[in-house]
Amino acid sequence: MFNQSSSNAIVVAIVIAIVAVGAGTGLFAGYFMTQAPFEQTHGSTTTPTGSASAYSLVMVITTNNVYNSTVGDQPAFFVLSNGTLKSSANISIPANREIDLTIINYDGGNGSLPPIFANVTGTLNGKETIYNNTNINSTNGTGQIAVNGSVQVTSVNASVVAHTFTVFSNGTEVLNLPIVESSVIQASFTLAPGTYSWQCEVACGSGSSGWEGAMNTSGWMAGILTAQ
Ligand SMILES: [Cu+2]
Repeated sequence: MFNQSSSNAIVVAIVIAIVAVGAGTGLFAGYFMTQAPFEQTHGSTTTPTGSASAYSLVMVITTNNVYNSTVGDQPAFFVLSNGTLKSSANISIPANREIDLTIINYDGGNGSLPPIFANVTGTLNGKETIYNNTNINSTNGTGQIAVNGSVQVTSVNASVVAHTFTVFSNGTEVLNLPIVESSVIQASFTLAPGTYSWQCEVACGSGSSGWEGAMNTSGWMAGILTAQ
């Protein structure tokens, strides 16, 4: 049975719901604006990009890798291939084809880097996508990982960069992806045929400079990238 009073009740309920959602959104936006270390290019949730014809390359950064008995643990990049972590010393990709690169970073720390390497360069849209980062997405505090979507950025705050994946052609930078602490990043790029070097630009290694150990060892924080 429909009558005016129940209709009014429904309208009131809808208005309350809209106000509640609006307030919640406002609160979240406020949290985001004060906490987010990123220069946002847009604030909406996105889905992973990459076309069906793209070549998928997945890399994983782990921290508890024994370098040697003197240095101890060092962080290292690996290539995830058929469910196995393989060495990143010599990475092979198809040339002149879209590469859909995902980097899963388990390292929650950060380090010093020249600020220029906090910029994203060399990707097809000039951006990278960051997923599930504790600093931008957690509503439970920075110690928690909350799966709350993603953000596309053209640069990040250097203070939250754990590593970079930086590719050079004869010393000239052709790709730079800053990798935020405890995050997953994705970017798409293409490379002409050739032999490139890759290097992390965050001083995450050993020694007083942080540039020893992993930083100058192929398969840890440096290596060769071949496009053919
Ligand atoms: Cu590094």
